[in-house]
Amino acid sequence: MEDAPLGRLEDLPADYVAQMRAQNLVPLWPSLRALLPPTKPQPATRATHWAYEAIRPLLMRAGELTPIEKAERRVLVLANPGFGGGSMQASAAIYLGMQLLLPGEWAPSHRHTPNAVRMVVEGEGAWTTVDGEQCPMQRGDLILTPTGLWHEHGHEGDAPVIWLDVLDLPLVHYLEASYHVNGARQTVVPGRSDRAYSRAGLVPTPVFGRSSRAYPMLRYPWAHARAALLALAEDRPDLDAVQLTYTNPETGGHAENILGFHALMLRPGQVLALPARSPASVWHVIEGAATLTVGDGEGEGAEAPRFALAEADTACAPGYLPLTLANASAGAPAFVFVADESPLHQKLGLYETR
Ligand code: GTQ
Repeated sequence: MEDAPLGRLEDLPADYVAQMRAQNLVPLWPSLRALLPPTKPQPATRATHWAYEAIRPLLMRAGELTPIEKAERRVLVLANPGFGGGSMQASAAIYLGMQLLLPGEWAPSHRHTPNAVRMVVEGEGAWTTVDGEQCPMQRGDLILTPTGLWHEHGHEGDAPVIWLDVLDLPLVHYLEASYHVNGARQTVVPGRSDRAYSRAGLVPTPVFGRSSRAYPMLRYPWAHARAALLALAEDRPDLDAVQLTYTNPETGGHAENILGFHALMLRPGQVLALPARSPASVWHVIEGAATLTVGDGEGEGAEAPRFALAEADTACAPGYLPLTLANASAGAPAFVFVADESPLHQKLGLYETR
């Protein structure tokens, strides 16, 4: 059934509107359709593509213009134009930033309420110390800095290191729960979680001593994820999507509470049609190249946006639209890192597939 037109604010006497305002009251009906749009949301999130080729020189220039002491975190934020120029978000819940650390630099220790992950894009020799664990940063590695854990970045290599930060900052900020605390340089504790949890299905079970941490695994090496994707693709030719989810190895749940992280392999020449799902998503090419089509062009009155994603490019898509991801190569696989709002939607009971 079609929605009947509702009364507008302009239909009301000006003195009545003024009296309501004075009492901190607002009529619902002029805004009802905007708050509860018919059949699907009207997201501010716009399908957007950020080419690494365009980001990199601007980030390197930030390295010349702004010393790390003046920046603490030298980051260019991937700002979705749908939220207005200068926005600090890629979607309702996702923040993306491209961070540069130059040789010898140190981004000092702090902790904050938003959860973060780093996806390493370029360079060797940097590390992130999280909760005392020094995690080496190599291309394609996923490193978690979950809520409340101390983290700092250092760099002992001889060329720039760049990584993609993914945070749930827009949501935590909206909840008025975002804050940080600065700390002293951490004492590095021996031991590495990517070694303790080096094989799926095997978790450490100490009889004495410390029980596991809330976030037991902090570094997910790309070498492991890549090998697992290749093995899965080979063993399961029937699988439509060759995809892994980064999980907490102790609980089997998502690695973090709010955003979800996945590694996806497109077989040579594969065209993967994904259903419309409620969460917004981010697509970052680790290796190879792919085309991302957002929506099917139906109902929007315009062509569906289509992005040619080169290696290290990043794109975001709003929820509730079908997506098509196509490997640009017929001869080699493509590997894509995916971040989405699915844990959040699942926990809130909002998750849908159409
Ligand atoms: O590296 O700790 O992109 O605190 C934004 C906020 C990175 C970080 C960001 C942060 C960091």
